[in-house]
Amino acid sequence: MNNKSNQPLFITLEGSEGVGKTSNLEYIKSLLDGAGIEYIETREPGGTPLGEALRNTLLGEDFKGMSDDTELMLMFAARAEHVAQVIRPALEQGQWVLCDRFTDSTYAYQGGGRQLDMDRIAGLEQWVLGDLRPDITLLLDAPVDIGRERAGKRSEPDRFEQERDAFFNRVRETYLARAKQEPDRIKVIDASKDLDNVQSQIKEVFDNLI
Ligand code: Z5A
Repeated sequence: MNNKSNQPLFITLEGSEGVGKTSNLEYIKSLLDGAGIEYIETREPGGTPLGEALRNTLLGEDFKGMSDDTELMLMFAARAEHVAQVIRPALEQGQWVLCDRFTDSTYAYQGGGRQLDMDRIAGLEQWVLGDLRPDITLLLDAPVDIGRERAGKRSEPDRFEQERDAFFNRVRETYLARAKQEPDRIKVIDASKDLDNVQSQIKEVFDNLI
């Protein structure tokens, strides 16, 4: 193990749609590989067979009209399985965990976007995670119109991507408010810049970590 604390780290990647999480995952993996760190890569919602089935339910068209409370609880059901089957076992075996989205997404999308009660989310977080929290979160941040324009070029919109700008502005504001509350954990990356610039910001965070 190579990091400064000598413990496997739980790293999450967050941001609104189209900000470049997928594009930068490969770069982050190259930094971990270069440092000889053993890690697993996973994502939410998903990361287990049950979680991936719930992902299809959550993002697809079949249950488009599900209630906001149902959506919230399915996110946490997928997470409970993910934490029990994948994340905790990996960390216990000394592997780092690199996860594309985690509970900050729930605060941002279900809390900010859907305007569900944040205390209710915090209660579910405590129930499902106990004391497990990410060690470091990279928040890729860009104005909503930039992310939407980038995402729009790519594929058919999923159930969340069909939401309006006001929804995504609340998502972004919630992320930024959380980063302000937890500056040691949540590192804000200016994702409106070109890819080289974004990657050098990411490298700076990892240089302090590894
Ligand atoms: N969700 C939720 O509501 N609650 C929860 O608790 C959780 C999730 C866990 C699935 O997420 C949805 O689940 C998500 C929130 C909800 N819905 N939304 N929106 P997802 O991660 O699978 O989907 P996503 O957020 O839409 O991610 P994405 O579509 O994969 O986008 P991305 O990974 O951030 O962007 P990208 O694919 O890397 O980049 C998009 C395009 O921009 C692509 O053509 C790139 O080449 C280009 N790009 C990327 N970076 C740059 C820069 N810097 N300059 C120029 N162009 C760039």
